[in-house]
Amino acid sequence: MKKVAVIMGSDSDLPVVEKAINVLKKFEVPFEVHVYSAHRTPDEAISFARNASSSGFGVIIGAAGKAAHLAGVLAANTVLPVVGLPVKSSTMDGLDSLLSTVQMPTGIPVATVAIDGAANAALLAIQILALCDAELTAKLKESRAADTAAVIEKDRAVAAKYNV
Ligand code: RP5
Repeated sequence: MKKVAVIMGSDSDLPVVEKAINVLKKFEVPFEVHVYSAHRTPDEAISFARNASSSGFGVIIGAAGKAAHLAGVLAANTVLPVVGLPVKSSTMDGLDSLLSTVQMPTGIPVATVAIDGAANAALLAIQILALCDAELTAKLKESRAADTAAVIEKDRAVAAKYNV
């Protein structure tokens, strides 16, 4: 199976990014985690993206906050799908990160999830890998069914408490 690359702009993004790592672990998808900054270590970020396909990666998650150009820089240097994860920053509630990640010019797409939407970033990456992996597709369906059952159970609990 191809690997997922989880790239973040700073180790200060880890509390958010760990939620993506946990999902990848749950689905037993191989992954690597790195800190490469579009601004502080641009050479490393670009080199990683250029070599990602030949290094066995199938999808890249790019997580960053503030002027969050990381996912876009990664996407500019590979034709692998890049999932953008805008990380909530301290001053603008993550709107800065969201717009910096999502507003890509035509030709260089970044599939951007919600602000701090780390679990969805991992799930989207897994769904991309699952296109060529029936076992992974089955795991995704099982997970969806479990999530559905959990919400139905919550409905029962709330209804039992408030409905006479
Ligand atoms: C971004 O700047 C990083 O992705 C992080 O979200 C933000 C702040 O980085 P630190 O100053 O905490 O290293 O590049």
